Amino acid sequence: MISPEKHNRMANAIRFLAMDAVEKANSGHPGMPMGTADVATVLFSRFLKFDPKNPLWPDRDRFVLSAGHGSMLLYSLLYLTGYEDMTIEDIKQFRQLGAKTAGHPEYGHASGIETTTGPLGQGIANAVGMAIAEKKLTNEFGAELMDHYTYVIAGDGCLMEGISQEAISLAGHLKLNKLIVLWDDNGISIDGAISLSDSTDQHARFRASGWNTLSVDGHDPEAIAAAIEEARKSDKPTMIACKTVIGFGAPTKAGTHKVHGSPLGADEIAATRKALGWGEDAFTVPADVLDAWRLAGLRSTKARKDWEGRLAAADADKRAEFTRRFAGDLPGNFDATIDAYKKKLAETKPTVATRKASEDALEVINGVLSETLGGSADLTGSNNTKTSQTKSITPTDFSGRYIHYGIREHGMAAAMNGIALHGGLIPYSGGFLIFSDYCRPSIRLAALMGIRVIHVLTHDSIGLGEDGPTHQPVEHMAALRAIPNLLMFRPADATETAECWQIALEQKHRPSGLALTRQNLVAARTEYEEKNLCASGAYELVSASDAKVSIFASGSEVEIALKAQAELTGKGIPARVVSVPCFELFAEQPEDYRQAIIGSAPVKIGVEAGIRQGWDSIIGSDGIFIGMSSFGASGPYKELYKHFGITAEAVVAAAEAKLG
Ligand SMILES: Cc1ncc(C[n+]2csc(CCOP(=O)(O)OP(=O)(O)O)c2C)c(N)n1
Repeated sequence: MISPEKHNRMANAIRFLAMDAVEKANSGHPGMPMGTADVATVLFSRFLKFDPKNPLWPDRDRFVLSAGHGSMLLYSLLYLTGYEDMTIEDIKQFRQLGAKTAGHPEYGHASGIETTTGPLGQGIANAVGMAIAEKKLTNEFGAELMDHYTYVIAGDGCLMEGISQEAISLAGHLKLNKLIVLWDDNGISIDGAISLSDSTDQHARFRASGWNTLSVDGHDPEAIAAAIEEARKSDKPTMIACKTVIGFGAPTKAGTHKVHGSPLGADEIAATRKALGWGEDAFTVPADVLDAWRLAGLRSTKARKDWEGRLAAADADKRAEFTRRFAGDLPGNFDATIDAYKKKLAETKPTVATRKASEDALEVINGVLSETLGGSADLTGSNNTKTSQTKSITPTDFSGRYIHYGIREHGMAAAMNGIALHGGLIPYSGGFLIFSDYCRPSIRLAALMGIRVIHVLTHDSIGLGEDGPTHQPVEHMAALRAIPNLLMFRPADATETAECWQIALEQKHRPSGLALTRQNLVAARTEYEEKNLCASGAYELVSASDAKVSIFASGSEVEIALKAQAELTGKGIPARVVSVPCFELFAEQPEDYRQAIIGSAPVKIGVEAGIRQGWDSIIGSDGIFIGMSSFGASGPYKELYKHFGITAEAVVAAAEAKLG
């Protein structure tokens, strides 16, 4: 039992660490940690199941600070509860270059940072994914190995962002009752009072989305505790509105936007020390308070040991599977399975759309990988992401392996990040490439965090035809290639599709996207090759000695390149074809390989039904690019290719014109 006095001192330790760190850095957000210190103290000292000495314990509760600007709240909690890699020196280095204590919490910088937050709304949506993962793994491995809560502290900003609606309606639908959101209801954002820009009844909104809601005084520890207690018993996800005062304790600035994102200043800090009865120097936590916090950090040691006992006592196969899945390793027979499948493809040489080729590859993959968790944003039949193994998950039955995310691309991509961060599962999803714009912020965060999520992005060009320019990606490959640490694949046939899937699944530390066609493509690869040729990013598909023309193409345009090559050869012009399924992997190859693939033919032509941006790195600024320079149009796809001049004839004509 923590006395009210002890509670206050524990909460004040957070407040002063936040104030002092922001003051020293001369930048940051003190108001939010000061306001939510009581809520966080109750959560971390009485409820959260976690072990700072074993931060990756798979069955720990997940805590997400969705309001990432309040990062000092999290750093203070990690230091106070005894995470070894968060020292007082790290706190003093807040916001300095190279410090773990970055401006916003960054996944991987220190233990206990469960996700990168800062872009408002992402954290709450990640937490939905974590709660999905928990419920799925409980179903699969039993409550003895997986049985934890996911807690979120979210601010007004998180709830105002559109992504939060996608997240909460998905969570409500799936009845994620172990998801508990503590809303920092302080009525303040940067511009001033929330009433300047919003008058939503958040309770009505959450309830309409299938949530349980509660209200508490966010500075009353017993009320907070009672609400969390109640939330944990709910059969729905719960939002607890915690009425708080931003910058609690600061005599002149509390309750105003002035304390949101600027240092308080020496005078106000001194006055706050007086007001809260805190006599310590900056960055000094009194021994009794630190002891109380360290004890809070030890609370779950027994639970963790009991859990380890249950894992050790589990059936050997189950234990091995659980351990492998949380290590993120693929099963030993994975490569051999892909290899056998590639042999089959070399025999059958199917003419098939790559979205269908992806489905066929997934049928093989999902047969050997129990950890894949598929889904689509309501385009299952178009994305071809559902296979015979992936029964649909329903609110009452999580034995399936497929999530109907609904028309919620952004919520889906953010939930996938949460699923990947949770561990034990590899999420892949489906959507149209054009709507990668709708989930780009979450894809970017996956890349920044370095996590394995895989986006199946179909209908990847004007090749989708009649749906027209609103649905035809033009700049999307270039835009996605611009995101660092994201692998974008555009395979040319069934074999390349299988290879790209293999590479994507092997990436433990980066996300991937597969841009796939709606239209059928003939097989570009007709011979079996043991080596994964796509792994080099670009490789020679057809060689020619003394080539005068090199044609580089990706995806559906490889077929055009092959036709053009044959025509050029027929005219006595030696030409070669390079397939370019992945720019990023090609850029990573040794310089001699890159030079050999780019070659020395006097004419270099790039063919892709998208914009030129990025292609100059392969064809040079004097290269010829045959692709799109405008939006597309509605019509049958073969006519569109002619209309926009993306044809073998155009390639041949351009080569001849350049050769003179
Ligand atoms: C997507 C996004 N848009 C804008 C911002 C910039 N921003 C950071 S905090 C903030 C205000 C948030 O208000 P609230 O959630 O009420 O936080 P509090 O003022 O209570 O700390 C804004 C607009 C952001 N971080 N993310």
